Amino acid sequence: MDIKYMKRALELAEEGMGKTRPNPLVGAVIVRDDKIISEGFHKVYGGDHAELDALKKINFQGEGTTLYVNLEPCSHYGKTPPCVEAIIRAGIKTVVVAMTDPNPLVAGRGIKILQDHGIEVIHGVLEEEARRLNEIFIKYITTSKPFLILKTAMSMDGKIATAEGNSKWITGEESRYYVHQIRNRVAGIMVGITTVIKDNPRLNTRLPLEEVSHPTRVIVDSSLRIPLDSIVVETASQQPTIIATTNRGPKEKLLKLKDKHVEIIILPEKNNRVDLNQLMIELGKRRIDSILLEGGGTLNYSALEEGIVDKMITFIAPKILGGTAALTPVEGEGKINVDDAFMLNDLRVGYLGKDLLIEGYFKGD
Ligand code: AOF
Ligand code: ZN
Repeated sequence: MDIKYMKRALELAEEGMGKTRPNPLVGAVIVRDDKIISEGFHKVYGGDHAELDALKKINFQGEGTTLYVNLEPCSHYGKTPPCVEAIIRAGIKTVVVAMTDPNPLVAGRGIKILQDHGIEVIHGVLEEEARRLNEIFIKYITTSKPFLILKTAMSMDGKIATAEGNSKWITGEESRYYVHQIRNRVAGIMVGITTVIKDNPRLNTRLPLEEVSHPTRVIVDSSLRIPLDSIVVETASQQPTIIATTNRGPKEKLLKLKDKHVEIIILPEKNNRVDLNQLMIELGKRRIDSILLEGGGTLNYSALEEGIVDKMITFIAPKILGGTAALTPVEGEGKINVDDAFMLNDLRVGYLGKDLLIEGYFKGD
């Protein structure tokens, strides 16, 4: 029973995907005599919390009911008063939560207050699913740095393009659609300057929906080599665009880019490159809670080496390209010993059309 209603709460929570940033995805279900009498979810950043959304619909008449919510109810005064107060006032008898709130302002206090008021709290139902759903929130609220997803797409023999540099298209339509769904949900999309010079990408979200969200573009370009006529620069007034550079870049070019509405972040150098950890701190300050990293290989390796990658998504197309000079998803200096490899955990495997999709997690920093 608990699992069934928590599943529903998680389903509701998902409806807020991409709109609650950097706040969590939360769904709530109120049950009386094994029947759902109200449902709610967190719809938009700064709006009613899920619990309140559900309680309002029954005029806070929750005598003897059970509330299912995928995140511990909050105990702090933020944009809204604490949800625990509303729950107590409504007379709810039992609260079932999937996970405690990692927000240091709450972190168990919500559950404690409910228990102190004689409310039974059941904790840990579908916790793994709940943690996965709010993986971005968990990282950002505890570190103030974005959750970084490294995405790669390659042929069965591990190439991201032919030796001539052609890459359209290695993976199928379904895989590419999936990537745009991710772009629609994350706050930022990051690439290295070589990718901009080679592919002149748009780095926007292309989905057949009425409303899409375009992530903030982040281009790592330590010596400001970006062409002023590249698509990302030309469209910077329509989609936020950040160039992460060092003070090696020519001043006049910097001013020209600013004129074109590009934001420039000047960062310290690390091994002759932009210090990626500092970049994550700066992006976190700008409320960027999540980033899709789409390479290329040099930046991917640096990101792994710096320990800023949280999750990796790899598409493998059932095609063989060959070619000694054909590039692979991760280049850079590479490891000397196999024992030093970056290790993925919690692997999940699936299909998208004819492509294989593998997802896994790094332990992080
Ligand atoms: C949400 N939605 O449904 C729940 C949240 O910025 P505030 O004042 O809205 O508070 C945000 C915090 O409230 C958030 O970090 C989390 O700890 C807690 N619960 N937040 O945005 C919700 N239940
Ligand atoms: Zn709340």
